[in-house]
Amino acid sequence: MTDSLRIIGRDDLPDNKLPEELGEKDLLEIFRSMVVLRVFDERAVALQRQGRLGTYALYWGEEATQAGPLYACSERDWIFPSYRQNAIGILRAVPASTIFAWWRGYGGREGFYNVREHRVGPICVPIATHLPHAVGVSWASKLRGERDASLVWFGDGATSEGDFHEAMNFAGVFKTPTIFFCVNNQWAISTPVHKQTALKVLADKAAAYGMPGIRVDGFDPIACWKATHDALERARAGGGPSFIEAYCYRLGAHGTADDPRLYRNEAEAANWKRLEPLARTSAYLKRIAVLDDDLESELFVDAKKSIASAVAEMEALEHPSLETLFDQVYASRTPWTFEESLRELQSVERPPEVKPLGAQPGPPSTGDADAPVGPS
Ligand SMILES: Cc1ncc(C[n+]2csc(CCOP(=O)(O)OP(=O)(O)O)c2C)c(N)n1
Ligand SMILES: [Mg+2]
Repeated sequence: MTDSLRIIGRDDLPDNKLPEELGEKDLLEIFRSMVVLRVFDERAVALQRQGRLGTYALYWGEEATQAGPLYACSERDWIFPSYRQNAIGILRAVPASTIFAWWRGYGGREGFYNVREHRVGPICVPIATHLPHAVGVSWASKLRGERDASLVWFGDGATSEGDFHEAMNFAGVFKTPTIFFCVNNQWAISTPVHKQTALKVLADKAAAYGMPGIRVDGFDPIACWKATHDALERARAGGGPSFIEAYCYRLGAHGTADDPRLYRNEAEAANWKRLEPLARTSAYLKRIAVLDDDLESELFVDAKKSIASAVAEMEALEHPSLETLFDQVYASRTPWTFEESLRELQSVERPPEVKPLGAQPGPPSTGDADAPVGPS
């Protein structure tokens, strides 16, 4: 199997038939979500460069793999992001300032959101550990006779982890309503996908667990929506899990601490960049007369405004106290080792915090809101 599901045409490939369930409003909402994600991502890179966020894992170019699948979900479905989908919660009413604060390293009450309220799992940094969680939550839903599914995002590199195989196996055997959404951006930091697995098409892994696997064009939000929509219908009808491979390319660095020029040919990345999803989707929506230049710039202006106020909110947060390091680790009282560690921490003379720029005189400083910041 090498063909990818694709709706939006590219190069000499024509557009395919639009799924009939998607009307104008839906297409615009998917596009709006991509714009919000893009603006957040660009702003986060700029803030990191200014020393106002810690390290940051950018997802520039992967917006289609996030906005499309999310739009296919109902509000009751659980979603489980990895660090690469760090801002997806914004589309589920998690304040953008909370995600910024998370990247600033604020924990506990300052930086986390209520997972149950939003049905958005914690942003998962260890590779693939959230896959069994997604399976477990969807299994619970099945046992309770509910119709809620789980969608979990992970990368090509994650398919080499034990947690991936255990989660896939369990989901296959117990027919849990789980959507495994693998973003194959062809890189796991500096490891190319051909060194990750001897398999050519990751979607073929699904067969080993008795579930369907499909490869989609990961730069096409409508293809990502369609594959997820079909998988969810199947899951809700009791058909069990599905595996979706969104084939794309990591257009930027792995994160702000990475320099891909050291291990890959950036001319290759530049070639893939022609397919980046925002410009491609915008051109498509204009082709079918759903979007025009005015509406597009309105969407960007709105997104920039809301992200700018999220930056101001984040900057207004008090720096959390040392004690939060030990908060919310145990439900019961903290063990004596924690008390001892805390006393030790308090006794160490610390240099003054590198203070965020904080409240500035005049309008909140959010960086240059109009300067495009591409992958770096
Ligand atoms: C269990 C574990 N091992 C190693 C790492 C270090 N690490 C961080 S990102 C990454 C690469 C993951 O690549 P992939 O799954 O393709 O996701 P991508 O970063 O491309 O989105 C690795 C090995 C980690 N976070 N967790
Ligand atoms: Mg990858």
